[in-house]
Amino acid sequence: MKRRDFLGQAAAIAAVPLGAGPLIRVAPLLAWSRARPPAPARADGARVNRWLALFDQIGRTAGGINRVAYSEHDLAGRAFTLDLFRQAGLTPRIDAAGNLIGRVEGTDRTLRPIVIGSHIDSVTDGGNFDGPLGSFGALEVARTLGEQGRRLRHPLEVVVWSNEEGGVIGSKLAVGDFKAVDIDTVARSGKTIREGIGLVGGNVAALEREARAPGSAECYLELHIEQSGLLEKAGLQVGVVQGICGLRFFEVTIEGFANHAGATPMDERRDAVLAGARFTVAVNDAIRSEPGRQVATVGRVVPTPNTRNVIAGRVELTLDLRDLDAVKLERFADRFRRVGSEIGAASGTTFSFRESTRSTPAIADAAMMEAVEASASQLRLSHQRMPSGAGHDAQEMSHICPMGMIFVPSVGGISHSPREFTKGEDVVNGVNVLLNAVLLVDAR
Ligand code: HGY
Ligand code: MN
Ligand code: MN
Repeated sequence: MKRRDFLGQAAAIAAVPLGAGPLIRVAPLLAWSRARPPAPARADGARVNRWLALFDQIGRTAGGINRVAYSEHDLAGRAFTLDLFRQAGLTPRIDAAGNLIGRVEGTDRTLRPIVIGSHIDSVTDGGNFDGPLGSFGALEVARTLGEQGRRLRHPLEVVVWSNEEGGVIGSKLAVGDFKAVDIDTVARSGKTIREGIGLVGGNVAALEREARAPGSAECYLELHIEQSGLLEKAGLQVGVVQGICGLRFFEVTIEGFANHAGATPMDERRDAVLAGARFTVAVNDAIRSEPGRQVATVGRVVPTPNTRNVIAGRVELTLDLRDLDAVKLERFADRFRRVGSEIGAASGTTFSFRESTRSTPAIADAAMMEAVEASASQLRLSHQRMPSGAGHDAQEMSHICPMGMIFVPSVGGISHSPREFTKGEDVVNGVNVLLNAVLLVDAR
């Protein structure tokens, strides 16, 4: 897609007046309904809710859900999920990047697969729905189609991506974006990505051979919780994702000079914690200094020696920067580097930036959005187009095929938290929208 078109789309997304009221769009339904009768298919959403309730017990600790990629809890979650593949009549395999894949052949062997899925790994102290909803929803779609004797024309592939929370690693490697992943980076589990891939049954040596070529899939559709509060505030049941923000992750190291907290006069200090605090405030002021949906977060701050009576000589902090416009991301990244060196010069400290990963913004495919809208309309569910501030595996799959995403509400707009929750009826709605969108795409 030309940059101009992309920016036009990104601008259109950013301008969307959310809460424009429940829209049961008719036009897409008419355009699609010629392809198949209007009566919507129904999955067994209650079964997905039961799986989610059982899955909640895997990796739950006092802090929340800890199915961190490549950890023991992740291995237990993968074993549970592999069993759901088998119950759905799929024979799962593990690809080179450690992704779980099940496939049902279609009636027409010349057609490319419709790919659906999500992830099951979590952040530290996270929630139970971010990922598993879309992974189990996709397994339910495959199982329902089998149980109802519906054979698609296209092959259907269910994929549970590995290590999504580490920077959409499994999907990035699956589409061959090797330069964006340093597999010797130490992941949250304490293992390197390379070690983790081996642990979960992947094969780093086969990554290049197995990479999915552009055009190798008909499309990719992902069901996911919204992770913010726009749908709930607007009283809407379904979000039709227009685009997924790009992200730039940085590790920032601030070097000062460790010294005595009592004996060192205030004007003789090179305090890394103070410099880090000024940087954090400056990032917040800068990102809010212009209109738009851009966001920046300093999420982790680790001082050394992290001791009460020592002026910290070093701070390592993380910077998470996101927006739909890659040019704006570049502009803010440059601005933050400048702010860092200015604060360093004024405080006798030095700032160094290492970019740990990045994902480009992804615009959803128009036909995929219309299929999701037509599906929601068939089900008489209110829906609205909207952007995604969170990153997803769908943005990696958008490099090789048309992509679409379906959101259902997060209660209170909370995610990446043990308080993350999505109501049972919204789970059922999401799975049914995914099922009918797959049928519409298959029939077109
Ligand atoms: O960080 C994200 O946006 C996603 O939840 N991995
Ligand atoms: Mn997440
Ligand atoms: Mn997710």
